[in-house]
Amino acid sequence: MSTTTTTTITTTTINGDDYELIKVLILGDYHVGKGSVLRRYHYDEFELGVSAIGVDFIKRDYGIVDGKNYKIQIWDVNGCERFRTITSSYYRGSHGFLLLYDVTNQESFNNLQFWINEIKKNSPISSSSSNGLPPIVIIGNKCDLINDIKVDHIKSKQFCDSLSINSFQNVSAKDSININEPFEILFKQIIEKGHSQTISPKKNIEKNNNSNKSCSIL
Ligand SMILES: Nc1nc2c(ncn2[C@@H]2O[C@H](COP(=O)(O)OP(=O)(O)OP(=O)(O)O)[C@@H](O)[C@H]2O)c(=O)[nH]1
Ligand SMILES: [Mg+2]
Repeated sequence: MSTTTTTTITTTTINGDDYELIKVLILGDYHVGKGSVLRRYHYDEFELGVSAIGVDFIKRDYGIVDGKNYKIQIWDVNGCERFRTITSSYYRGSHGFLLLYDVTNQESFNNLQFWINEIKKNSPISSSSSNGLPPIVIIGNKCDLINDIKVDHIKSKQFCDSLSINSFQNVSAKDSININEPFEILFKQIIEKGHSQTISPKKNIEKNNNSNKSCSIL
């Protein structure tokens, strides 16, 4: 007979004040550099040929805007994307999306439309925006591989502009080019549109104390 163990993950700040949580999901085809871009952004590290598996999400402070304290969570759904099986709960829980393609891989650019359709289909905040999409920033990674670039810079820019999506055609996790800006633009868009989620650690602690069955993943 097998026994199922349920793990309760509760990451609340003891005695913490309320804060605004911004959750971002990194998407894109297999091997475009999602883990590497996140790793460069958060740890300022890069290792060529190493698939940056292991990070589920990173958490960091953003700072105070209009009197509100913001924290960031960036999720990298390792491995799922190659089967395109990201569950809708990941989309539903995200306030914005960083969508990557590889400038040396035309197919990864062509598949952006697939990812945009998935976001549109699964994100509850899609309809609240004029372009019918939640905050998205598109990144063309691996621009350091100058001799292997396949994706036309102008066409990719036109594609993103036509959807009113901010984009960076020249990004490199390897050479640390244009890494911070896409993240910053996305966070600003999420804050401006008021899509963040208010977290009340004190209330959660009370709730958890009152019931062993409660589960919060913050
Ligand atoms: N030259 C170059 N290689 C890169 C860059 N970013 C990532 N890579 C390499 O591309 C490969 C894939 O990088 P990952 O960060 O694992 O890509 P991923 O999208 O997370 O991959 P999966 O999770 O397996 O889909 C690795 O060999 C990286 O070293 C870059 O900016 N320049
Ligand atoms: Mg990865």
